[in-house]
Amino acid sequence: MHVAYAIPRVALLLCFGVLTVCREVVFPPVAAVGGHAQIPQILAGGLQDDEFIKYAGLQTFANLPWVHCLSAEQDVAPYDIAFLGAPFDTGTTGRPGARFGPAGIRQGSRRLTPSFAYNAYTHNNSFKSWSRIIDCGDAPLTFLDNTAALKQLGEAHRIVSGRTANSTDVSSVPRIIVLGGDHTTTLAALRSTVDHWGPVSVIHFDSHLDTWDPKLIGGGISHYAGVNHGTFLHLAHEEGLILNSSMHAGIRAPAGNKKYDWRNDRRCGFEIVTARDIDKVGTQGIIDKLKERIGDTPVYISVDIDVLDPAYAPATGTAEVGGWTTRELLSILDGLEDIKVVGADVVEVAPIYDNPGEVTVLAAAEVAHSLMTLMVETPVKPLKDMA
Ligand SMILES: [Mn+2]
Repeated sequence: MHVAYAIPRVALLLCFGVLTVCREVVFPPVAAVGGHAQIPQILAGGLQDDEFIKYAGLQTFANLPWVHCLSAEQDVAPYDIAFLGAPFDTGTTGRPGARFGPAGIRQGSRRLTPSFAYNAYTHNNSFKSWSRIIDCGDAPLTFLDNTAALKQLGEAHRIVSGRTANSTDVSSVPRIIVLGGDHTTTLAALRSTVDHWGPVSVIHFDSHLDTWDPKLIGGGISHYAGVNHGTFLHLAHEEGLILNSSMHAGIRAPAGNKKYDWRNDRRCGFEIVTARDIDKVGTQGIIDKLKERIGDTPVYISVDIDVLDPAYAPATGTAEVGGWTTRELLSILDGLEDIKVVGADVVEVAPIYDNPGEVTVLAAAEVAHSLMTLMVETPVKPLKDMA
């Protein structure tokens, strides 16, 4: 039974005082109930995978289809690129709240929908290319024990990346974009990423170094406390997860001492592009520096939303003024086309501190969209496909 057919319609045919043929105005305005093109499909009995309606239904990233990637079943609908939420914020040293980041970023992505996503600059639609892109929902993470939560996230990441991809001629392994979560979550993601791709260069967009020696942040309290959102890159280096061709971008926060932190940072495999470097070399100069540094290595891009100035991203745990604009960050990210992105994340989004205009979650969603586009533009084969 199609309810819409039962609704009485009144066509207003009176224009300019005379009865004539003009645009029919229908009451009630049934077209507004479900968008535009989707009405015929609904009346015909249902929507296809890529005909999701905006502002309706349970919110996935960019209104993508949801797949139960963490199902105990062997067979789930295959995919090539997956969004995975990591609701975790007990590794933060600043304002908590990033456990609500995945939901916030999805909220910020409501305006995106695969059928209406042709890029204004390239005229490409990265949702409509070779890859099947889906949202896995969130990894279930305990909020009572950091170590256990990171193990849970690592295991979820392994399950999601362990499924056979949809386009196996391109890559047998799907790639993941994590929606964080505080920055500690990147450590769990890196541990899983190296299983398929080997050690990676990290392009780390952040106002902070995040390579702090656990001895100086938290480790003096307990080994457990030394694993946090300021030390995870130090730990990733110690664990051999990252290459010595890694790079920070957007750095401006202070260190705890004159020399040690900076030397330690280099020892962890990083060089630095500061926030103010953009004033000298522009976005293209930043892109060139990043590409030169990473060369041909597999790359994990981690975007701490605090790389943006708090004017553009107030909703984060450890905001630092003097950062990049959203447009600058997006120009840099989109300029990294043709690098081999094997994993990525957007982290440190704490929606409770956002403003009514939702500037932070809007920015974070578009950052995630850009990361997804980089993955679509440059397919990368995992180690096992090259063996
Ligand atoms: Mn960070």
